[in-house]
Amino acid sequence: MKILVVGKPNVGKTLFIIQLIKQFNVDNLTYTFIHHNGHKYKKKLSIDEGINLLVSDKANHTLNIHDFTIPIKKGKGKIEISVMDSCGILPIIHHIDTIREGIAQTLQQFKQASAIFHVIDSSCYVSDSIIDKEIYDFGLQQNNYLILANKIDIERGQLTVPRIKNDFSKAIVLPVSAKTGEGMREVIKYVNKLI
Ligand SMILES: Nc1nc2c(ncn2[C@@H]2O[C@H](COP(=O)(O)OP(=O)(O)OP(=O)(O)O)[C@@H](O)[C@H]2O)c(=O)[nH]1
Ligand SMILES: [Mg+2]
Repeated sequence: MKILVVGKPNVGKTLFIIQLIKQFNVDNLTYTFIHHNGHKYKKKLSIDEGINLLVSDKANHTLNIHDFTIPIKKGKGKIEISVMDSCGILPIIHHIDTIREGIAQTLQQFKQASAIFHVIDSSCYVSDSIIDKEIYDFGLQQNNYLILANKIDIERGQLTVPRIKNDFSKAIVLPVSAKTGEGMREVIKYVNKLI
């Protein structure tokens, strides 16, 4: 199972993945860093190190695919799922090479993923977001497309959830907070149904 986590920059993709890993009671982050040129290397961090290094309030902090492995209990055994963090997508040809390459790398992953988790920042959501509409149109044609309306711990985040549900009415929309963990139980249920 390969879940690709996508969305615009700074919506909370990375913190969402770390929160998901925490919810599965895994206390460290194991991931493969995949460079645009194909080079790969493995990394292991504690949850706190991951939050310090990988999450930022500056947009386009994640520039490469980070392929996280989550061991999940299933019956008497354990299975591993892959959750891929990705570079935030912008509707422009960016002047910075690493951002352009990062976006291209994200787009290449779309077809290979067995599930697409689309993160939207509900605290600053506006209805005419081109990129969100593009991801939605593509996602609906794929299996297992889910929208996460993130940052519902912020008041405005709560308020826009009905609008997000209305604008993306053909998709499943789960309101969550990657910061507090609110709403994550529903995400865990969704993931457990996938495996
Ligand atoms: N209040 C609040 N802040 C959040 C939440 N999720 C993420 N953030 C904050 O939003 C900012 C961006 O989070 P990231 O996880 O780095 O976002 P991203 O989508 O991975 O960003 P890029 O890698 O730059 O595309 C950070 O300052 C986070 O602490 C949330 O649920 N609530
Ligand atoms: Mg990120």
